[in-house]
Amino acid sequence: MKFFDLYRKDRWPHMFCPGCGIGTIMNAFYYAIAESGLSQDKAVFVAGIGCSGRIPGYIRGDSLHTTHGRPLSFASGIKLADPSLKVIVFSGDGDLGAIGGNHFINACRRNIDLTVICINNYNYGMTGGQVSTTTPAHFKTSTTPSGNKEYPFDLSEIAVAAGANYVARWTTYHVKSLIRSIKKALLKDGFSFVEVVSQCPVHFGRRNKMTAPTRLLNWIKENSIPRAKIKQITDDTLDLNVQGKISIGEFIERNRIAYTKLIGVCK
Ligand SMILES: Cc1ncc(C[n+]2csc(CCOP(=O)(O)OP(=O)(O)O)c2C)c(N)n1
Repeated sequence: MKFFDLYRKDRWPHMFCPGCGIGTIMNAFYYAIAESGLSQDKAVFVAGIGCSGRIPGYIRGDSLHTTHGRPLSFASGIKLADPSLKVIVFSGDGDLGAIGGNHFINACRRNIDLTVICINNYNYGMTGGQVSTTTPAHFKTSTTPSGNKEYPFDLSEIAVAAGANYVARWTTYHVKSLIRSIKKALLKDGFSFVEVVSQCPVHFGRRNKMTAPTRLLNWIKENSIPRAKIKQITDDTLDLNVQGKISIGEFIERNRIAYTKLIGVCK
């Protein structure tokens, strides 16, 4: 698959807001899939609803824009119908962690052969910046104007606990590591998961005194801590989440037998 063959220029200009992190993630993805050597004819791109759900619309290839929270169900169906396909899912934190949360943990548990890229921008970007299951405590959103009073989910830790074969988290600042992890995820059997913490300046940034995209990106950079270092400081990662810290790195790489092999539809 060649880098520029993946751009679907006839769909430009795109619909993303100025400064949104999705452009960086798409670029990283184009690089990773081009380097992976996968065939364009054998790849299917699936998404749910949300800003992140629009990504497959800008990739030249077979793509599916499904319903909110359900991309993993559609993707699982595609994989089972034709196990020779590489099925890649793009999903937002709301899509994957809230309305689609049950599908997420069960897809990880089954270790079904899918690559999932989750764009975690800490809120529901498309619908006006509502609080999400990953919004850090105390941060403001359109539905928590005096600060979020709940603790966030750690999607990568959930994926590890639920059984995924490969899990990594990076941010839109850590582009080279992100490309490396997406490539690894694409080439891994079983369920692979890459979470990308991304800036949503228009909603999340604006409400948290970081309207300028660079300011929010800088905040993401300054609050990212390599996972190995966090283990040294404290095991209480919940506390770090409360303070809005982001643990980055590879969380797990293991070789549980992939679902399609386990049920015998794929050798
Ligand atoms: C069943 C259903 N419930 C709610 C909605 C409204 N809705 C559309 S996008 C969205 C949230 C998107 O947030 P997220 O998944 O985090 O993606 P983002 O837009 O931030 O990339 C919601 C609630 C919907 N389309 N369908």
